[in-house]
Amino acid sequence: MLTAKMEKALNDQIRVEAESSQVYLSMASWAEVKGLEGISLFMYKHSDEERMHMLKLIKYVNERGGHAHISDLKEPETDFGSFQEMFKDLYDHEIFVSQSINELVHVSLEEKDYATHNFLQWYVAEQIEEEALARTILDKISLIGNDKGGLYLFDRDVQQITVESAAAGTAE
Ligand code: OFO
Repeated sequence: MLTAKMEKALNDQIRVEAESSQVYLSMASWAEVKGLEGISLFMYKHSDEERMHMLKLIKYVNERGGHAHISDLKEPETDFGSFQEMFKDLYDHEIFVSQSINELVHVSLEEKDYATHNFLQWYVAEQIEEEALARTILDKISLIGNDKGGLYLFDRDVQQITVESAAAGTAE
């Protein structure tokens, strides 16, 4: 059984993951309209992953005798300026999500809820990978600079930069 404080903290994270999904969906749509097809597909995929993170939390809360709340969400930005700025936003967003997960882990220890602490380790590992992925992409972007050919190749190849390859340090 979850304590009220733990349940509330998990519900807050459900909202964070849902809002992340919306943020990446908005980025996907922006990139699609700009003709950045590869970046757009990458963002659509990332949006789906965030939805999966949300669903995993919903199932967990309900399985533990709590009630996962589906709430309204903050409207994401719709204009990202440039694809470089958009990926910087993505990186900043993942840092924010990592902090949010850390807070959640902290609550689980305060509440002596070791089952939830154990469950949350998946999210801790996931955030390490997501931050690594975002950093890999930012490094590539800074190499490209304003080179149009570089952007063309980046847009073509970005889908291959997966969370796994970035974490393993094998992303090209
Ligand atoms: Fe849910 O990991 Fe990104 O935000």
